[in-house]
Amino acid sequence: MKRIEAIKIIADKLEKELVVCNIGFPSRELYSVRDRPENFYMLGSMGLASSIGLGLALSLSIAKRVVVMDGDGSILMNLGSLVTIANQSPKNLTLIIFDNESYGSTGGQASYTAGKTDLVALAKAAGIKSVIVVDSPKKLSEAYKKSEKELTVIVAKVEKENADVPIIKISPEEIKTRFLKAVKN
Ligand SMILES: Cc1ncc(C[n+]2csc(CCOP(=O)(O)OP(=O)(O)O)c2C)c(N)n1
Repeated sequence: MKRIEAIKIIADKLEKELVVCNIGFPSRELYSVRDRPENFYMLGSMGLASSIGLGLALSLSIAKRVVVMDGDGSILMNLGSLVTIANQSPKNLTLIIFDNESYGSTGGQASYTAGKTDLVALAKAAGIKSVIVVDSPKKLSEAYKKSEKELTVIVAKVEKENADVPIIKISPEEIKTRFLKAVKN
């Protein structure tokens, strides 16, 4: 499964959910498949999409669902986030980690999920009960459906390839302003 296919599967299902998307190509791919004010393209802070998503999910309680689209390299950079997510356990949070076993946005250097590190085991060891690994569009759709009921981490195995998509045309300020407006609505 290509990452952009996986992103499209989720994007097609979105209604009012807030999305925090990882830096680099994942954000560009989401922007190109379905731009919406509820998407926060996190353009600078690698590793922090899951932490931003957790904060949002906690502050909004169960009023709105939050979907984080993260990368394996970014989650490996901020493993403490998994521990905090597990212990806070907001029901309205779905964390999807697109695992391409590499730093795809900066040249495809191998990450440690290509080595000895098992993201599913890490998430479970952090205390997250619902951790689902998927490697096909059908399994991703099923996992996403299940994730509506409880805090879930979905590890979606994807190919290394980045899609040929343009850069995001809206400014960081506009991304933030329209997102905050969407949060308040
Ligand atoms: C603190 C920090 N270190 C490094 C970078 C450069 N950088 C931007 S995206 C990226 C790769 C992200 O890899 P991953 O999270 O696995 O996502 P992928 O692009 O593979 O989907 C890197 C190294 C950065 N923006 N910030």
